[in-house]
Amino acid sequence: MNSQTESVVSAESPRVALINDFANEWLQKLSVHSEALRPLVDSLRYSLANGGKRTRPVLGLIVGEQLGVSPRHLLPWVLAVEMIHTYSLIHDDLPAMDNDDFRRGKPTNHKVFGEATALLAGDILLTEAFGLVARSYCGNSERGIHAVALLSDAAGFAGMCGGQAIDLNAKLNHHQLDSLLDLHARKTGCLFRVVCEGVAVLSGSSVDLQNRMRQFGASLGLCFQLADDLIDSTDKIEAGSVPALVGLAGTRKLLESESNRARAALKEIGIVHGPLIDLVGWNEQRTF
Ligand code: GRG
Repeated sequence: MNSQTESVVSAESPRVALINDFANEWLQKLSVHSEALRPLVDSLRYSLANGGKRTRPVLGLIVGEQLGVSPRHLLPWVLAVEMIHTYSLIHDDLPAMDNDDFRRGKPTNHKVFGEATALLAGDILLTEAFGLVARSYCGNSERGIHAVALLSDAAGFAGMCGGQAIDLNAKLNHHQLDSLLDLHARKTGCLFRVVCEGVAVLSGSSVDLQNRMRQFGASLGLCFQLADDLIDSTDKIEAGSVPALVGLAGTRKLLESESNRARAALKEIGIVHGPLIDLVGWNEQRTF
């Protein structure tokens, strides 16, 4: 990884700092008018402020740079996507789902704040994400409503939640690569897809460019999941994962070909170098 690629997602990246500051601003605006709300706000802060890699919002800001849109204009949108991502992790870690004790090297939200508060923190992040988008982009209501609808599709039945349902019900039963990749496209790919497409919509791009950004985002989302599967297989190959189906070498090959598809999608819109290309390369090589 060269230093340019590293800087795309490193904690010191100015984009990550912008996202973190905006997330903190959002948290600070929560009105704690009763001490009874304190655990909930602490729980929200615990998962949103001490975020992970911020891959989805960084991706959105970079797409914006390529389309000539300022980060200021896009911060509410990319934070909304990150809020939905954060809610999905909090809920996914609950005993009723994956029942995980640790995330990002720390106890999971429900381990610290209890299940009821963790559930509510997730509910709030999901609900407020839509409010944030609606209020931030009502100046151009057509674009704003379009973005809200896209976000709903990406997070809901046809997207992340549907993917999670398929995953829960089909656990250890992924015999076909196509259906496993479809699950990943829903569960992981949809948020990558929507952050890119939404930026194109909110910046007033042509329908053609919106579609191309959608295609690029979907492709990068799949690449992200394949890289994640490889990282998770470092010690042991998890049943039901892509490496369990096609092996480590097969998964690396899939990651390489999907990364090339993502680059090809960018080439079609004239992007052959720069931070979006760097991001594809970073994901292909990442180890965390
Ligand atoms: C509970 C509705 C609902 C959905 C859960 C996101 C998800 C769906 C489950 C989490 C488990 C998982 C491994 C999902 C695949 C997506 C993924 C790779 C999540 C981790 O994303 P990162 O690496 O996390 O961007 P950080 O910590 O960096 O934010």
